[in-house]
Amino acid sequence: RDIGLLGIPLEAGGAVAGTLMGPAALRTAGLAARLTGLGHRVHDHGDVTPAAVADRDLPAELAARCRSAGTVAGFVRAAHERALSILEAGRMPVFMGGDHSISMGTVSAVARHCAATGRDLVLLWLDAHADFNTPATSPSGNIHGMPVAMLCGDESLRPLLGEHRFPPLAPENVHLFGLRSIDQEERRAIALNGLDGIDMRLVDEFGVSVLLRRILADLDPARTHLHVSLDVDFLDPEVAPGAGTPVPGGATYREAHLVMEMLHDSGLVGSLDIVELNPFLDERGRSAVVLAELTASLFGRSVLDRPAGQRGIA
Ligand code: DIR
Ligand code: MN
Ligand code: MN
Ligand code: MN
Repeated sequence: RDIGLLGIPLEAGGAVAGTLMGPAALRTAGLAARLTGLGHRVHDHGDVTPAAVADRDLPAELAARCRSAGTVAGFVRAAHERALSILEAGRMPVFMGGDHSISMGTVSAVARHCAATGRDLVLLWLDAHADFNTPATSPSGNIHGMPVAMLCGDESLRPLLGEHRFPPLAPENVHLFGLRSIDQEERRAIALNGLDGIDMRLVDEFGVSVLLRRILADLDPARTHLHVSLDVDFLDPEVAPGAGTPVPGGATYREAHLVMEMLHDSGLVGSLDIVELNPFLDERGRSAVVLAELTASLFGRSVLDRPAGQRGIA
């Protein structure tokens, strides 16, 4: 495949500084070489240059309730525009964050591209958190806890994207996977809106393969564009310590790889975010390497050659 890497060095959406080094750490971990080693063509589009947006350019209510809203908006708008041009060039984008608010720009661009090309966008959100807060519900005011709400059409967050318009995701096409930390009002909003939430209790009980197969089996391969948004805190902090909001009880190394391997076999994935990596909190690049390895699994790395038809036992 033709892969386009794009760095989005944003940290203002979270409370802990350091995710702006995420793209650099993923490059240092050899992300591009791992993908070319699998036979893909990789083009590194560099890092986005944020648009100049001040808090006062945004609705007062939004700027008052959200920390660094202007800075986040500048990155979100620039990421959206660069993402769209990578998609239009026919490359499969890999977006290197940056905190999770970058997905407001990347996934909205994917949604636009899908609408223009007649595909259904399905979102797989691999994260300890639901990121379904709004300025009205967020206990922290951190925008990285809000991208799913924005992508599902929350009006109060839409000004972050400026003049750009995109078709909001239908809640039934959003799958939150790996949940183990949700805020009170956020939890109510998830139930109210009918998002599919897969928490770690379900993962413990059924395993990732049954749960992921259930999601994938419902998707029409002829129409579906699956966007995967991988938050580093989907992983257990023992596996990936480079996370600003770590939560115990996350995915193991092998669970995460199995998810990526099954996603590769599905052939449905059209775009990927790798977010929330904080190299300043990491231990000797461990988390960056894990994320680069997981990306390789998503792009076809496997231990043995498995001819189609011999995948798994099903
Ligand atoms: C929390 C934390 N739910 C918030 N969110 C995080 O601030 O809204 N998302 N860390 O990745
Ligand atoms: Mn396309
Ligand atoms: Mn997140
Ligand atoms: Mn998270």
